[in-house]
Amino acid sequence: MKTFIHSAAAICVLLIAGLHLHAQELPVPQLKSVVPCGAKQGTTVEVELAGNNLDETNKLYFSNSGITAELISDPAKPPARFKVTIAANVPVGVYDVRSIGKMGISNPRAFDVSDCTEVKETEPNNTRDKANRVPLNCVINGTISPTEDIDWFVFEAKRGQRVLIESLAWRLDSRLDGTLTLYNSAGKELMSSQDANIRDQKRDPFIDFDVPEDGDYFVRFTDFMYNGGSEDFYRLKIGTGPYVDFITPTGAKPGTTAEITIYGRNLPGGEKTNVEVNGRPLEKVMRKIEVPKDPQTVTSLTYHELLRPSASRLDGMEVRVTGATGTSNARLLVFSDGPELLQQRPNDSIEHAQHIPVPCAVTAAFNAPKDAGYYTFSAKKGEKYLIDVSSERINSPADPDLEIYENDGKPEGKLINSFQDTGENIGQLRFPTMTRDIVYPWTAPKDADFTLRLEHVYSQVQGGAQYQYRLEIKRDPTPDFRLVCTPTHDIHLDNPVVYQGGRQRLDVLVWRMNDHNEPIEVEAHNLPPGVTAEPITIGPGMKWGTLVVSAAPDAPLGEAEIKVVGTSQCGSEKLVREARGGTIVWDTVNTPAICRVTKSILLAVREKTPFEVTASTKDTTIKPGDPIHVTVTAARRDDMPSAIQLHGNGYDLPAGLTIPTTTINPGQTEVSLTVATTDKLKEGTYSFIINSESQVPNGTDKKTRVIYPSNPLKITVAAKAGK
Ligand SMILES: [Ca+2]
Ligand SMILES: [Ca+2]
Ligand SMILES: [Ca+2]
Ligand SMILES: [Ca+2]
Repeated sequence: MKTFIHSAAAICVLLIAGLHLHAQELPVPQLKSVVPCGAKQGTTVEVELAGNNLDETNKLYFSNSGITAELISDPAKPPARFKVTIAANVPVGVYDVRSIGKMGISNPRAFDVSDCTEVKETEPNNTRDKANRVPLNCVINGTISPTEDIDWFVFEAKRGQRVLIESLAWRLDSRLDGTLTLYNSAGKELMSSQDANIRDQKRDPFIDFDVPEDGDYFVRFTDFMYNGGSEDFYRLKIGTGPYVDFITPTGAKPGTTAEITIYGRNLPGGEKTNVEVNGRPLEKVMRKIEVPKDPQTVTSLTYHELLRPSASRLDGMEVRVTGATGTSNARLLVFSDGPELLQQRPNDSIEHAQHIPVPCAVTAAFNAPKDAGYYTFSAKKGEKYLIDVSSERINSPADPDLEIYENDGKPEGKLINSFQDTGENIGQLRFPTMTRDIVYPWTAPKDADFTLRLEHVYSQVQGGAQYQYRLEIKRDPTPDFRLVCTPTHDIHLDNPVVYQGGRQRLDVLVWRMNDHNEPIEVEAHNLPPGVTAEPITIGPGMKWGTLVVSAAPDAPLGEAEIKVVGTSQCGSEKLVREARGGTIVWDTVNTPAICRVTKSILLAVREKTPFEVTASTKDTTIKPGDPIHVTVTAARRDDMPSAIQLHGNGYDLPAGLTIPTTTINPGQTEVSLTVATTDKLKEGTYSFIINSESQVPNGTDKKTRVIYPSNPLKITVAAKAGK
């Protein structure tokens, strides 16, 4: 789209033709790889960056302040290289790294901190005789390069050792779909793995084997489709360190000491069990976990591994074990107030159903093919329940389906409801939150006993201890909400930059839980100097708010980790919830992007905005159907004479409110417009913005189409006349 369109009429045609055009912006840094994407605690490592718009990259941001970086390359000559130092006290886990340069601060990439020896692969290693020799208990950092790169490694192990070989790539924001094969020193294939049986980390293979005799063992690692490139980086862990498969129970009450049984492999002090996963035996250990109780922590989600969007409504903490050979991976322990129960078998029929109190949570599993779980409780007509079944969100491969039976005296009961997947998507393309899990509000149709029947959707052929689920049931669940703050772009890697004298939009996505319908006041804290954000009100029922940050013309250039906090009065209780961050990890074609939760929310300030619009109105209290008269003024940078289009596209407006497309012509600095409302506009307070769009000069590319928000307008809609 190189042609600059001068006439307002032509812009209208463009807009009508392009209602689905995505948000535009000046180039922002897009970080695609940091290689290696991890290091050991207490060490220093050199990393190299790749991505787009990384001009003059000079700093790195890490979500843990114990990780610091120093530029060691010429900022004018990409790729940027840094010396990264990880303090000895940085806990094992995955953090966010972002690049900072001329155009802002980038999206995050994962940076994985280990507590074992780290090595780098050395090419050529494409054949067995060129295998890189690595020590047992190490992490190898490598890349699958283009042209069918194969990486061979050899390590020595002793008979009786249990060696785990784990690829960390897909879950560390890599595009690699790794595949692993293990050979003995005679060249005989012992095992192979394409994908571990873990849904959202599924592209990362995993091998667990008992070493049959002392000697050398060879690993062949490559991409399943023989793809490769700078975005196909990996970490390959080979060792006898602990690995956690799952924990029971999966939740705990804030303010208590919870006794959690950890099931896994190579667990320090592990006790043998009869539990197997894919034919491999698990051990268990018990740990006492101190569960925090302060209100801010118990409504947070602190987990230093991958979290996909569907988990962004949970609250919890991570559980790991540490032994002589290192620290394990993490599993999520959910914060929950009710009693935590374990499944009592056999609960595989209505007759043998497990009787459960309400509220409670049950940790259970579809232990074998055709295994179903039955849970009976008593209810009274009209009582409201929330039935929440987590599998995908707690790292289980299970896809639970629910049936509800009325216990009518017959052995098979009477089927009254069924439910499969929760389709709620609060983030559309850029943060899709649909899940195979169940979040099902249910009202008892009569006084009776009811039985919940849970089954894995592929139960005919699949099952096992790892097919875990967490059933939580509550009566009259309390309305509540959680927020996720994301950059605006719905297709591409993005991160907000506000330009001096201008405004930028941050999207605030709302999980409204248990019929939470109240307005939510959202504020931003810890903004960079010279940057402000008017508090906004996300109106009744709305699930998408637009927070606007404004930079003073002399705001210093910089970047800041900001906090976005929502407050909502629910009856007598004032709920305060801090937003989590969300990001696109990879753009895709014609399908929702690959996304995840971030560890923090970052905002950059950069040089002078091309233009800024400011909206004002005197109509701050209206009735449904009343017009809202708005004046919009524009301030343009000297080199930006273009027309500015005002419209309400690309975000959620309150139902019954329409912003007319209006043009501020070249040479014009002010227009009036009338925002129309209808009877559909419900009583309440709402903030809304007016988008402003124009073509602006941008370096050599003379005309880049950009969209900036106006300041938010806040209106209160009074009850309709006569009501
Ligand atoms: Ca390689
Ligand atoms: Ca190779
Ligand atoms: Ca794979
Ligand atoms: Ca399901």
